[in-house]
Amino acid sequence: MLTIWGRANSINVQKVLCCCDEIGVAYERIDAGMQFGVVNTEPFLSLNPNGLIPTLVDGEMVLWESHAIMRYLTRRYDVEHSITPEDEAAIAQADKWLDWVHTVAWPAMKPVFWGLVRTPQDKRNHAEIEAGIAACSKAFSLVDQVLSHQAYLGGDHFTFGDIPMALIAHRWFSMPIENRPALPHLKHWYEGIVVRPGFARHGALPLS
Ligand SMILES: N[C@@H](CCC(=O)N[C@@H](CS)C(=O)NCC(=O)O)C(=O)O
Repeated sequence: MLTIWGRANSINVQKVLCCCDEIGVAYERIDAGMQFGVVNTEPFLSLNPNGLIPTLVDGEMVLWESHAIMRYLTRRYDVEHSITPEDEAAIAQADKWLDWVHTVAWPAMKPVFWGLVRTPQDKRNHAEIEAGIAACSKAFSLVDQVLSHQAYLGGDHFTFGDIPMALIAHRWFSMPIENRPALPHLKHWYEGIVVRPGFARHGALPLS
């Protein structure tokens, strides 16, 4: 049985949990991070010297970085190719979205999410939030354009490459944002993913 360290409201933990559910891998999850602490204790730091979640323990193997964990889980456990294409080129098309989320989509979303969800109203940096909304609008328009001519980010089928962006889309559509661009293809894609059992269980939670 795998052990996944990390609180359930962390987007990076949710990526891993959704991945496990889609593949059908059994795991236990242990709360860590924010109000649960743990991440700065010596035993945890010996697993992950960054003091961050998620951290995966699979027997003798310890792994951190959410996308590295997703790649490991799909390679090692998705023997039925539930969310991992069989063809290397198709895997690469799905995989590129993980890098794009880390380098483009999440940097745009982070100040908006932290500003509107995790910061008290009187302490919000409105300029930073507005800049984040503008960056999200630009980045998500690209996704909308891609989804105007294919059903999923990697192509015709749902893959692991859809999970991180769908978790960001959940934040985007759940927050009270005015003047958002119409992104009909993104919305349609998100509505198809939010009802998947794994995503409904781990990803479609109230924001906190
Ligand atoms: N690049 C890392 C980022 C990990 C990260 O920043 N995790 C956050 C939660 S999403 C964390 O551990 N924050 C400290 C805490 O929760 O106490 C990954 O993708 O796993």
